[in-house]
Amino acid sequence: MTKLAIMGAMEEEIEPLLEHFKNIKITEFANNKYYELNYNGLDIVVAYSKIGKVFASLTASTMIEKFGCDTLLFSGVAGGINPKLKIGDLIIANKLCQHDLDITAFGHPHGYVPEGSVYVETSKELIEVAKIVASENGIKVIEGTIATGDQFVHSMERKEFIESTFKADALEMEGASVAVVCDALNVPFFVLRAISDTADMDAGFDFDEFLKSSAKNSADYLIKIVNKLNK
Ligand code: OS5
Repeated sequence: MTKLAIMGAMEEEIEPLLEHFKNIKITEFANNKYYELNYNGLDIVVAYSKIGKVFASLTASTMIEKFGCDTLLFSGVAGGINPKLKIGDLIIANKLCQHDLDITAFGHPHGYVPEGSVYVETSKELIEVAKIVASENGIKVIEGTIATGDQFVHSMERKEFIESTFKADALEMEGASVAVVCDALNVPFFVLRAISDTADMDAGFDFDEFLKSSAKNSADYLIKIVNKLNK
């Protein structure tokens, strides 16, 4: 790895990461800020994309094509689907899909476009490192499927559709678009999230209550993974 991209969607998701770094150079590009730094000899670019698949794709592409990042790690929060996931718990995606991508009218399955695939897999090597870090530090993390769409999900009906259609364990609004970009550009990546709500009728309240603490859970674990990658 020569340059690492670390992404979140919201400022709250990268704030607890930036606290670990000094001598940060800020570059503005395409209405966004990119934080460039060196951490124990490793070049890193950090950014939050803003919410949703379009901004996330733009940021991931920019980090890879303009800033030259060759590995990408996403850290943030998610709505939980798998009942094993409680607020604050960690999930690392082994694959991601777009739950709102729908050309079923032409006989395709939900989430599929011709010349694409329903699921994009994350880097097995990065997942392995993350699992080693978890076991060394007594951190509980589950590996699973994350579904992405341009919707803040706050109803049982939508949540159950996503659960039954994609067998997803958690949902959010950016991961799968980052996955599509990284896959197309041959950049190894993973998506790590901590649960902020359970995508039900209380999701809006829970999200406001737990965004900060869950974003920190994800960031604290991510920093440990970066330390391991840099050994
Ligand atoms: O980035 C979005 C996806 N994130 C993961 C997530 C999620 N996704 C879908 N459904 C759920 N139930 C989810 N739970 C966690 C989180 C984030 C959700 S959208 C949050 C929007 C919050 C907000 N909007 N306006 N403000 C806050 C105030 C504001 C105003 C001006 C400038 C900045 C903030």
